[in-house]
Amino acid sequence: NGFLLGSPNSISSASRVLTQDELKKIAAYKAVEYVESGMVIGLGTGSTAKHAVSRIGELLQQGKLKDIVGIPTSKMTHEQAVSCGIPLSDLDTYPVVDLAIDGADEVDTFMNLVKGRGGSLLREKMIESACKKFICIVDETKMVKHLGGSGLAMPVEVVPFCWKFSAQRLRNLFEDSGCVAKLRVYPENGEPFVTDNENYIVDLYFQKDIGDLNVASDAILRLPGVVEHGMFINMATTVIVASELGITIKNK
Ligand code: ABF
Repeated sequence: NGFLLGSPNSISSASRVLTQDELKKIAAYKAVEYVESGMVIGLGTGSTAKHAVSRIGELLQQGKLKDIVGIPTSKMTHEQAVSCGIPLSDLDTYPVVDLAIDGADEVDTFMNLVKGRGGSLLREKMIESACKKFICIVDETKMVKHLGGSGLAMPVEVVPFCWKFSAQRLRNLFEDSGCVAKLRVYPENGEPFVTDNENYIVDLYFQKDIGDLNVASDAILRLPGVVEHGMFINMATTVIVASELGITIKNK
């Protein structure tokens, strides 16, 4: 059994294997079912969250949702939400957000996340830490046993000032885990990738387990020059995972 195309919530026999993007859309549409009129909504960033943003815009246009205020987690999402006709505001005006919907790069068995491979972790963390509910939407490829164990990047946002010094200190912190720290660059010109808040990103690659996530988080955040990191520990209240077999919803 798999999903029936065109009917995001139903599980039925599918005539073909769904693409990863179709699975992302299924998870996103399911999450939007939690959105109610009058809510302040954190609008996530990335190829999964963008389906949720366009769905919210569509329901607003159809009059099925009313009085929604969106708080975008990146400049890119801001632009998309404007084009979808979603009224926007910010955390200064709405310090409490009812619900955020966002993707992730990795989700572990305890619903801890790695985010920021798309580059927007700081605004995401600020907004998602101000939420009553945070629904993380992923396709099954994002599910991992331990964060950082997939050999892919764990992003750390640093100020540009002496970033090499910060990268070296980050590497030193995780020497025992064989950590490699690399400045993120734009592939087309090799220039440093610049975040929405004008910072750089140092990507950490672990050869072994990160270990205790809270210990790692505290150590990273204690380094002057570090702005934020991409581990979202104990923040998601719901994880919606879409796979060929159906939707799995995990709640805290
Ligand atoms: C953002 O989207 C990021 O924090 C994370 O890097 C990413 C997941 O992207 P996608 O949905 O495109 O896989 O929220």
